[in-house]
Amino acid sequence: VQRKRFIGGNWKSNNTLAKSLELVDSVVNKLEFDNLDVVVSPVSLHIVPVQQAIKNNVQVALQNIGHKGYGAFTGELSFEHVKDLKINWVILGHSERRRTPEISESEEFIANKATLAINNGLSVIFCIGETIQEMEAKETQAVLEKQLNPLIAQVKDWSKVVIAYEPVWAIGTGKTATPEYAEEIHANIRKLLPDQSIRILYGGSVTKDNAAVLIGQPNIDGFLVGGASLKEDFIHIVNACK
Ligand code: G2H
Repeated sequence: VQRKRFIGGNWKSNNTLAKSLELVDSVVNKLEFDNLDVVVSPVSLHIVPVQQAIKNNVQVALQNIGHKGYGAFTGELSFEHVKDLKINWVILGHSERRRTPEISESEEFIANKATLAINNGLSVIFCIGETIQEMEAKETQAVLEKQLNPLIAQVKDWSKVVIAYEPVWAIGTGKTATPEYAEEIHANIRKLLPDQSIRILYGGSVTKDNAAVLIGQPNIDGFLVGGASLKEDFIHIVNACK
């Protein structure tokens, strides 16, 4: 099965608006590609000006979304707001939302939000991953299944889903998973999925230096990039996937 590669830049909770727009100029608008999907995800307050400043085929993604449509949900963004602005992508289930104690989004909550978004025409980058303790206790597969199962139980249109495997111990730590480890986990994740055409991204300290060898693995279909997406290195990472 041929899978179109996908590279996401997750800007997380960073940058002034001026800095986000500068990043569009100096990095995003320099990207040239056709046979890839490239998405950047600024903080939600910046998403419209960022979207308007993008001059090529890079798309934008929201970093989270609410659990309902329009209504009395103070502080939430609904799929209707997102669709109204022609934003197609949303990141859900990032470990920084699952595992930050003050946030602690549950498996069910994340899968429900993803299903609602997908059923309403949005595409979702669905993040999963184990902690160092879970890896050492050999619980990786069980943890990933627990995170994925509520999604598998609900979603019908898998063309709107991209999975991002992000081992928590590799996120922002400089401790990238080895290509062999990532490939093994990706292959295991693929067995759980209903469709061979679903893309599985690797995330966790992807850099311009390790991107080429990681993308060389047959079950790695692209990346979700954090730190390195805030600088010129993102251009090299995208180029490595062409
Ligand atoms: C993992 C990744 C982006 P970083 O969270 O989603 O961040 O590349 O900084 O490890």
